[in-house]
Amino acid sequence: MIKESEITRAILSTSVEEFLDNLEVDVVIAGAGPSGLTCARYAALQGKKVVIFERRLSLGGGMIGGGMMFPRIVVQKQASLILKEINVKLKEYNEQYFTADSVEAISKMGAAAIDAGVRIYPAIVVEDLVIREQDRVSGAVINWSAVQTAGMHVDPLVVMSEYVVDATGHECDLARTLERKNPDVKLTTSTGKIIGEKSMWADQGEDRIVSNTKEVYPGLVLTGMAVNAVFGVPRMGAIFGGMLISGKRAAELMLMTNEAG
Ligand code: 48H
Repeated sequence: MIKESEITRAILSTSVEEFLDNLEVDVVIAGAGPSGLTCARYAALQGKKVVIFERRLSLGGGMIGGGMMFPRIVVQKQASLILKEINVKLKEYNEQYFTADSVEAISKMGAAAIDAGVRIYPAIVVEDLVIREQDRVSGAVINWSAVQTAGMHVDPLVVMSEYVVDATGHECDLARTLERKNPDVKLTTSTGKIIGEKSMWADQGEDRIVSNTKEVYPGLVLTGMAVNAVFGVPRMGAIFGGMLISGKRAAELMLMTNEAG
């Protein structure tokens, strides 16, 4: 006989046990879009303990919708290798571009991140950062997205980490929160402040997203569209190679800095 209370006990006891095991990790990533999932997988493959908090109930951010909801993405050759590694079916469009099904790509990116050891928590928002130890971001302040949506006053919980990654897309939510709550902070942009995303110029956008994937403040790494939003880089539309390469680069950067330190 199925006992309802036993189902509840199974969910609560295993979730809490699992959550307790993730209170101190190497990397917290805010956002399970293409850049966050890619960053998470590469960091976990190198042995890092990685959790993703995703505000929505679903993975994929802006990638599932492909281009104007035609569910296909375009990637350049270099980025196609990242998708090939996880068995996403690619169609060679011409010498420069491959296309893929956006739903397949994001589903496999989510599965591959989980297989690499990443823990993904849906419906949890990173609403603030822990800043201490010589002005370093040292953890993420989290809450249920539903609490935020309802505008309720419920105090948050905290997960401590070596790095926090802002993979929140166009909003660059973590960088914005950092700046709003700590007006004296100086980011590693040319002005020390968030510059704001620029209008479409795909070639520039794809190039500069990669070169600007960096630690924008000690302990806070940017990846994906958050890079463009913070560093004043143009958007690029429905070409996703830059998101994937930026995610991989963000992971490499955290590993390099760690080894040097
Ligand atoms: C937890 C959060 C929070 C938070 C937001 O938008 P995304 O897909 O971001 P990227 O950078 O991986 O990919 C960008 C791409 O999808 C895109 O928009 C492109 C290529 N645009 C080009 C153009 O010209 O427009 O995913 C971000 C994710 C979303 O799932 C949000 O729900 C989530 O982050 N999120 N999660 N805590 N504070 N804020």
